Amino acid sequence: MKEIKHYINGEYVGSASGKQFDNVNPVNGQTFARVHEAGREEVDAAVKAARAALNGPWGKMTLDERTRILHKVADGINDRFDEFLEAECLDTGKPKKMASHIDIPRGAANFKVFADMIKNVPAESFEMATPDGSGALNYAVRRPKGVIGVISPWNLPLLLMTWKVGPALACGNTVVVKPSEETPTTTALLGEVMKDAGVPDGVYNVVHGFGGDSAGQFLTEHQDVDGFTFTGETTTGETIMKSAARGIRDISLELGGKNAGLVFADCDMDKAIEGTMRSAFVNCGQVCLGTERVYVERSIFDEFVSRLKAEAEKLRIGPPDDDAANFGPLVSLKHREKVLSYYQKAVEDGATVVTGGGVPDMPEQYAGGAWVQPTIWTGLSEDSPVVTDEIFGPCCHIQPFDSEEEAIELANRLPYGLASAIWTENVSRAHRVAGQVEAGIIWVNSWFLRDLRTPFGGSKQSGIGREGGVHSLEFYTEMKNVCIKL
Ligand code: TXE
Repeated sequence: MKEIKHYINGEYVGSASGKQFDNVNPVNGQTFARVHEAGREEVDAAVKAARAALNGPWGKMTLDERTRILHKVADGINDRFDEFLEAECLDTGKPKKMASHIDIPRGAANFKVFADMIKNVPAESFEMATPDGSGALNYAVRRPKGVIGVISPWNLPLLLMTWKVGPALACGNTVVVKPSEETPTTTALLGEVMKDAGVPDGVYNVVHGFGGDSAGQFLTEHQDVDGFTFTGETTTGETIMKSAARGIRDISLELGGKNAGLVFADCDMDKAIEGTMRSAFVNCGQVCLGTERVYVERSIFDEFVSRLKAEAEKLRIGPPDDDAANFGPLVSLKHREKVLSYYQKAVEDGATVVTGGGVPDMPEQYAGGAWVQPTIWTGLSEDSPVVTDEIFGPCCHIQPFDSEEEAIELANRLPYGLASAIWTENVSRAHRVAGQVEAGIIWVNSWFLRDLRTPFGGSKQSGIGREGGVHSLEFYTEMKNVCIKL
């Protein structure tokens, strides 16, 4: 069986403890690889390698040399596109059609985007008067933050990991990456691409394992890491924040959400249905920006519900290779347990199940997979956990509202504030509501339309910090002011 090893200081290495865990294909529940689990020893070796590379070849490279290498990394991923695609789909079960349009190309692009951006960012300077009349000149310079711990999730494994590693390396940092235990393969494979592209050993390191009492915890507790960037659950974010507090290390956190879609009677119904379909069901609902709470103005409520139901029932469930399928399994049987517990809770709390609510009948060879039906509910109280908790599955609850004020209040009532989608053709309303909804990212008449130069991140309990464009520099660099007395 295939073994997935750590990538430390430019070499693939196993764990000294010999500990390994299964990598399971969510399409059929079968183990297809064994993954080495890092102990403190491997994490320490990875951090030491990252420190040495920072103080050595990587730190000494010119910006031009560094960014040229990062372009080669992007090209290297694209050259091995099919391998990355295969690996990502084995780990996640997602349709190849989707991963070949989103996960892999965007995962590669992250290296080019940030390499190009970093070359074009100006620094500030201020001339000041001094009492002796000779004056002074202040200018700011940016320096790499140091060794960055990257802890990444399983829903868009390559894309979300490179979204962090791309800017980190472009800014001159070195990294130790701990990918999700569910999806280690593309992060491991990237080591080969880094090597071929000429990235010096120790710049990109990967350690595998779980969170608590495993590689994740060991990494965040390691005192020679200068900052942590994390995407995942809010409670995990809290734990990482506590670890990072020791030694005053910086954090960038992209956490959970329970995003609201607000559909006004003056919307273009076709657009609203198409966008809500994607935001609720793409990637089997496992997108942090997805919409799990849909609020629809009462006069169009019935029409909206019946049209969304009709579209959801057209989704084609199937394995990655099925070109006609646009809906794969959840990432794991464990995650399916969580999602199904909410499906059950919805019924207990008195929901009307508009569609779905269970497990689809699958052919024999896929019966052991993590399949669930796309699901829509109405009729729940706003206090039901189904409406307040992030489920992270292919499901949404639809609730009517009667006024703009009520819609805004409903959108803002939870402690999360990641994303929101507003559907209206009234331009004044669009601006008015966008200004009042408490979320880091607002879409009007669209969803998941991403310009990588724009700030990305959540407010309230959905995160700390913004990444994307120049905003990534805030986290991945230290700014230093030099004051010259003239
Ligand atoms: O997340 P975790 P899980 C949400 C979603 C999902 C839930 C649980 O609701 O159902 O989180 O998923 C590492 N120290 N999101 O369990 O635990 C872990 O190994 C250091 C939303 O996968 O947050 C993995 O690499 N690291 C999300 C990463 O953290 C720790 C995407 C994420 O795992 C750790 C994924 C610890 N103590 C899940 N504990 C989004 N916002 O996109 C765990 N990890």
